[in-house]
Amino acid sequence: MKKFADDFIFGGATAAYQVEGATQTDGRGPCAWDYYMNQPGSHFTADNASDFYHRYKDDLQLCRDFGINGIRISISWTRILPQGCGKINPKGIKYYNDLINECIKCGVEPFVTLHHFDTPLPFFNDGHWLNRNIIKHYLNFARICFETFGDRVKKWATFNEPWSIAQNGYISGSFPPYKKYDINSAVQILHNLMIAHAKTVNLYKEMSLPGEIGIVHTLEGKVPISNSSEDVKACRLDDTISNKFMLDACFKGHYAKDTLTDIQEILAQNDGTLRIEPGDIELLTKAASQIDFLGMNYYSSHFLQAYNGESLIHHNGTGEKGTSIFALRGIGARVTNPAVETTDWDWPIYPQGMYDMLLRIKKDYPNYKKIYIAENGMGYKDDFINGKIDDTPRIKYVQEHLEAILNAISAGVNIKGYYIWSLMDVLSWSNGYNKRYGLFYVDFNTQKRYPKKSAYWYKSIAHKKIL
Ligand code: BGP
Repeated sequence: MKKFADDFIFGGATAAYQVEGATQTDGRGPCAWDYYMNQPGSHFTADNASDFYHRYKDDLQLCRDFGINGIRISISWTRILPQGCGKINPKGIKYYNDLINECIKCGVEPFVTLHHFDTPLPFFNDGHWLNRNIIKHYLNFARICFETFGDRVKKWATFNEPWSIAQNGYISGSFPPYKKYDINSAVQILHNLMIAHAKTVNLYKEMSLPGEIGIVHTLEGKVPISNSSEDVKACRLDDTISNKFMLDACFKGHYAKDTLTDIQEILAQNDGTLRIEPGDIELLTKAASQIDFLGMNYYSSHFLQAYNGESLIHHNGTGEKGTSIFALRGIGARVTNPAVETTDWDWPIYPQGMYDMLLRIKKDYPNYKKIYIAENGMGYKDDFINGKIDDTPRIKYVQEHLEAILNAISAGVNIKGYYIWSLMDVLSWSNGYNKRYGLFYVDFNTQKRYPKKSAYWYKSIAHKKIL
């Protein structure tokens, strides 16, 4: 029988903007999302979200009651620095000090992400991550966080999902600034984020603090729908831009030759070039030699077919199954694999992809040191019936992915923890409040929490450490 190690973390994941609410409380400044979510026609806002700002003690008590011994939180940059730079907001510092202290008091170890999509509005307006001027301000924010909370926080992530920032903001048009098919900007942003990440890792190491630092990547498996050389190539190109480019930067410390060849081929089709500045590769190399862990978010894999038509993307943000379209000229099209089940948001449920990705990290990036599964979970339209939520499909999903993790551990991959997305129901960035992921159901009118069937199941797994 396979068993998780006794020190394996069974955690729950959150992100500041998706849970805190209180967007205008205690001097918080605006991030890009505040601007867009408050435009006429926007269907939801984060103004209340899951009210974690006021209810974190209750949520941490739930963690304690349900055997959850780790929590991913992120620090809202504009609570600490309302304009992104300049004057520090003491109330923001106090909030995160209190939150971190409460986590420790409850025996729920905080895993803190510095940037989980919520770029301060002034920097967003000034070019977002395309303008490298933001990097020095981000480093300043990171330094403040390390100096203030670094005595107690032992797990830091520089960024959550650079790929989502780039893809959703510039290719699929589902995140600010809602641009579509701008692959050149997406690639440049990825590189700029890799530089910001590297500088932050190097800074943290210079400060000799008593913890570890890594990055959280969303790693999507890419599987060719046939063995044809065209489909295999589509798969390789999609994998390079969404996975390999960043894994190379973070763990090799440079872009491998074949990675750059693929990226240049993608850019050439869109008349683009990648700007790498003098000194960039040295920074990446230094950070790669110092990074402590990979945070891996895994939800899904894509089945790819070659595609040379016009780019066409439709984001299914409503849960109307079968409405997604994702086809990128010169890269490939995501197609349905009839043998693989999907969620209502058309995400293929494919735990094998998680196993394959974990083994690949071990093989291709042997200096990864350790992996935390920083997010994994299933978006589901939970039915709330007389205070009870039977989310059996979510249990099946998590069970299958935990099995993939155990198998990867048996095959020699060093995986130290699992943070289910999400701890409680939260705001889904581009899908609103009806795409639920939590172990705890949130009634968004009253903010009352209700443990779902999955919460009880997770509790028993976390306790026994056996599936
Ligand atoms: C990841 C993000 C999370 C979360 C999750 C689910 O990409 O890091 O913040 O939102 O995906 O995604 P969604 O809410 O779009 O279903």
